[in-house]
This record gives sequence, C-alpha cells and structure tokens, in this order.
Amino acid sequence: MSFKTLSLAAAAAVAFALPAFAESIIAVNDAYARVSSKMAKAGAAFMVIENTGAEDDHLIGVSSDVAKRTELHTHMDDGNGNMKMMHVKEGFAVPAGGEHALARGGDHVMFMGLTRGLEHGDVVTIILTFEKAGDVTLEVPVDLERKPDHGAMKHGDHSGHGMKKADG
Ligand SMILES: [Cu+2]
Repeated sequence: MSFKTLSLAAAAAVAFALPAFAESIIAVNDAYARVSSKMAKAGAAFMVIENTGAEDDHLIGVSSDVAKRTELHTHMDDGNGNMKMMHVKEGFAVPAGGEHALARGGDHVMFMGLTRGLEHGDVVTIILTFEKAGDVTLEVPVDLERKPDHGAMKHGDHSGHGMKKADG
C-alpha cells in the first residue's frame, strides 16, 4: 500500500501552501466514493471535512485521478419536488472549529466522465483545494455497500429534502 507515502505527500503539500499567518488545519474523516454501476460514466464521493484550526477556511476546488472533470456539487429542489444536481462554483465554507459534511442527497464531490471503471475496494486519489490550507490529497476507498444514512448526520438531518421553512 502506498498510503503512508501519499499521507506524507499531502502533509508536505499543506505545509508548502500554508501561509505563515494562517491557522486553518483540515482533517477529512469517513471519506468514500461510489458509482451506480461498473459501467457508470459518473460517480461521487462523500466525507466530513473538519477545520480544527483557528481560522475559517473555504473548499474552493477539487480534482481526482479517475475523471475528466471533478466538481463540487450540491442537490437542490427544483421547486417541483425533484432533486437536481448543481455545480457549486463558489465551493463550501469550513468554519474554524467546525465541519462541513459531504453526504448523500446533499453536497458532494462529483466525478464526470470516469476514465476507468470503479469497483468496490478500489482507491481513488482526490485533491481538495482550500483557500488557506492549500491542497489536501486523499486516498478514498470505493464503497458500494454503504447505505445512504450511515454516518455524517450527527448534527441533525438538514441535508436534502425539506429545506423550506414551513412554520405557520
Ligand atoms: Cu453531482
């Protein structure tokens, strides 16, 4: 396994990109990728991004080694009860001491135009680019057995459906 090598590379990349004054420290937990089938042309990845530093940060870009294009996406209700995926160009804020979950039915990393088939147990390299922390390289396992509601909901289910305030 090359996990250790990549972890060191990631640490080096972060250290290099980190301005002396910035205190954004990014940790990524519980990351996994999935596709709907072996022949799928698109796939997605989910994770919990944690900022254990003292300064707010912002996820501004993403790339991977498995797709022609990798983008930050979210799901939005189109007004007729249909969930549509949208490219989020401005990315996602990760506040100091807080976290941002990428989860099924909500925000996610999108692989568009897969360049190889993904099978359960494969490993995908994803590079998250943060405004302050710089590039963070991840080795993410493909998990096709994961159920949608596993994990990532510990702060309450506020993703996906029912975003409209329905008081009164
Ligand atoms: Cu998407």
